[in-house]
Amino acid sequence: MITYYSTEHQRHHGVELKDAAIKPSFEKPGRADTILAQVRQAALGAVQPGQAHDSSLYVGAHSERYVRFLQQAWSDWTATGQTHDALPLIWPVRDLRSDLEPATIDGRLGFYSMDAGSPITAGTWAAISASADLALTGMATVQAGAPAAFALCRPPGHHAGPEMMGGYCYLNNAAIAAQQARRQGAQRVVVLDVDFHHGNGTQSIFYGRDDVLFVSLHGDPVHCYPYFSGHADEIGAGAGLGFNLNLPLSKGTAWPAYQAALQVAAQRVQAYAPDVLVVSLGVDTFEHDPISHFRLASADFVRLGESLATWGLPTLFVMEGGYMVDDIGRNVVNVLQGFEGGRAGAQPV
Ligand code: 6XA
Ligand code: ZN
Repeated sequence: MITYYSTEHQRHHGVELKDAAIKPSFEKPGRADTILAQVRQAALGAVQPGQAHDSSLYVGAHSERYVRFLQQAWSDWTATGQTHDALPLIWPVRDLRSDLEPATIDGRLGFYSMDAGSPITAGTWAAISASADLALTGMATVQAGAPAAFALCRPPGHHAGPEMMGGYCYLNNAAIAAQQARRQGAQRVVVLDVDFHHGNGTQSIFYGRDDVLFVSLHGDPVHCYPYFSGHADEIGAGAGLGFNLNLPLSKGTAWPAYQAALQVAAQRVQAYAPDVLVVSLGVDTFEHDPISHFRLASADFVRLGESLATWGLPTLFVMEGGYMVDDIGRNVVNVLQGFEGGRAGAQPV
């Protein structure tokens, strides 16, 4: 399986507010480099750079004005004389107005975000556009006939909505790839999200559509970030009614319950008969992840990959979360190797 990787991600290294202090973000460059090292050590396959794409290809998953905001945010911020990371501090919640884009960068940061977890830094645009380009390049490879590809995206993307950054995410790499698959002729696309956290952004992007089915296994939002999205009764709207499947799982979920939920996902996907599968691959479901609460062991990630292989679909893996930096590489590669091993016995869905 080809891995697509870009060094541009190293230009994005920001801060987050944790325990009443500004600290280096859990979402740090070492994550991607650890995964890359493991991909190489395991000889998973070639590692190639992504191809640059025009930012107009990010529109569809996102609005044009949001992409423009991201592209210009750092220069708008430094134009005000500030040189530290830009973080939002006010949001248009409930009865505040959210129909008017503020004229100042301070206002726009809040307007286009859901939390203070996505700092804008000098290198953010370079990193996030390169990350989205990896997903687009991987999708092109899969649509050209490769059984699978791995886009080693960093920053991640699944919390980013049509007009919203948050949870370390800016551009929704998986959604951008799914949208591109539709542009290139796929009739039906599935995005399966196995990150510990609900992919609220991906859900939101495709909520009203039946051409992209979103299926997510995640920590129950009653207890887990992002709290305000990911419940089982979110099933899509309008044309998208019935094309959004959330499978929230309780804290401490281990492989047996996880596997059962994966079976439910498989049945829904089989009924949908998609042309291509995008996997939002987070490994923060790991038992030792520092910010999550599932109990998957490293060996379970092989089983996850094997299970996905039985779906028999052209598959693009897009990297999302996972923060136990020492183990993250092994767990990701376990999924990918499990997938490759499992393909031998694959039955088309
Ligand atoms: C709050 C936790 C953000 C979770 C990010 C993540 N700072 N999403 O892993 O998948
Ligand atoms: Zn996550």
